[in-house]
Amino acid sequence: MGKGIKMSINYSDRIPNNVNLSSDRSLQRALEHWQPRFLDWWSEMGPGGYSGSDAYLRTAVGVNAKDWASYGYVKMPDYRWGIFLADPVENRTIGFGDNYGKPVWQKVPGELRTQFRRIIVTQGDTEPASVEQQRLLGLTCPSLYDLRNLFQVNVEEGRHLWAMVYLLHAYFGRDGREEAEELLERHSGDLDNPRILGTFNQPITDWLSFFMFTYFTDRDGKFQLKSLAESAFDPLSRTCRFMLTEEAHHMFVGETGLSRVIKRTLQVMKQVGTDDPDAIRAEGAIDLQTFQKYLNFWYSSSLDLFGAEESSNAAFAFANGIKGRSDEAQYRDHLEVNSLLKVESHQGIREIPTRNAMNEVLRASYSQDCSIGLKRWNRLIARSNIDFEICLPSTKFNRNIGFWREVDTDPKGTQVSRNLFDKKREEWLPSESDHDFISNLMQRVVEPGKIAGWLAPPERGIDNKGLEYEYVRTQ
Ligand code: BYC
Ligand code: FE
Ligand code: FE
Repeated sequence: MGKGIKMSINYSDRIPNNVNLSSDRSLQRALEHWQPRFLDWWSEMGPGGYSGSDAYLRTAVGVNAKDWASYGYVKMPDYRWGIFLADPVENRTIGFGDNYGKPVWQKVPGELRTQFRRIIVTQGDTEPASVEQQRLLGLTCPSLYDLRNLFQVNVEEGRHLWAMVYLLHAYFGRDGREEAEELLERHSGDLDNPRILGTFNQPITDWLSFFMFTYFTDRDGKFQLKSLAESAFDPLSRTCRFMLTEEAHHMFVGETGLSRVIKRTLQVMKQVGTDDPDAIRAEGAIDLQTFQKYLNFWYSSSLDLFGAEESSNAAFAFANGIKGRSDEAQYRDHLEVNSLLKVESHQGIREIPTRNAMNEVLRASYSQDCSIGLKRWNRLIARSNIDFEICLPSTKFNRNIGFWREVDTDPKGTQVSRNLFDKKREEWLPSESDHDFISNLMQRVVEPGKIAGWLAPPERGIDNKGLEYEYVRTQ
């Protein structure tokens, strides 16, 4: 990284920002026009049931890793959503593709407008989608600590929407303003006007799904943001770099949430002295088989978010400096002009130009990152002398995008007939009765220090506060 130029955040403006917004009156006016629409959307589609409650949330006060967070009570509708870009890197050059080594761009080249806009809109669309998906979770929170974490994730996803809307308004003129409106008009699961990507139209109505989503789907966010942070369009890169600092907490919520579920299950298994799922369920804990099925669902759905293994969109984006690979610097060849990559397809191994296989390259990095948490969970299980291993299913399993949508496989990736898949579906993916069981477990716990019976307490609180702390003042 080059030497940074420090950009301080201005909180006296109506829209907090570190982009010197007040120097561009028409941009400021346009965003101030969008702001009340965002707030209307938040009150209609955002977290339900707690708009008058004080939540102990962190707000960005700077954009550097060590000093950016300030904690305090805030009512969510009063949260200071703003526009924060990471500090610019001086003399930054393009790190991949046909323009490798040239200076990065402060504006969008005219001939790439459509593709940049499409990718920014797609990224932006996921952020409010996730808030909509999680809208009712607060009503069944397992503790105030968890409720506070949910709200932290929600307000930050709201801010991520602001990040993309800023780019649309500042760099895409009238088209960008129209897209910004539409980001508030599509809704998760809406039959007529759904969100763009599949996973973001799936309901998240229970906390097991929420933890799976923040573990697996927010991690797609991590990898997409990392590859956009490589972009030659510098404002996009800077905005994604700051978003990544927020993303880390979302995945922490997922990983620790799932660890706590497993911990509790192991306690109960020891207590009842059997691994019979019904006996574990009878004690109000989640059997590992059900955990595995939820994992199979959210992992396979999130794999689809990387797009097709072979994609001319991806090749175009790489060639033109729009979207690189995560941690592009770790690769030896940043051009990949004539290189080929072997990719497994339903018709055997195919050699694909690397540029066209970029979605698969990113998916492979993602997949590896996903496995880290599983190692930790499996250590917990092994230490309890339980004979069970949580596995990531094969990347071929239950796919709806790319080569593998054509075939049915079991979770190990062995091809099976549609008939067998349908027969086994309830062993491999959550069934209606699994959903019913999990839904019934979800009971609201809002007494400070208390925690629902289906998960262990967290190891520590937030911001050095204890577990008894009143993280949300419900009334
Ligand atoms: N569902 O050429 P292909 C996050 C479409 S998560 C439905 O392979 P490409 C977050 C595709 O749009 C990160 N449709 O596509 C997490 C294309 O349609 P058109 C989100 C899909 O462009 C949690 C067609 O299929 N960010 O931030 O190479 C909480 C052909 O596909 C899906 C981004 O995604 C799907 N799963 O790759 C909150 C980054 N997959 O154009 C937030 C921006 C593909 O033919 N987006 N299609 O009509 C991109 O980079 C790319 O658009 C994609 C797709 C990687 C998503
Ligand atoms: Fe996000
Ligand atoms: Fe996130």
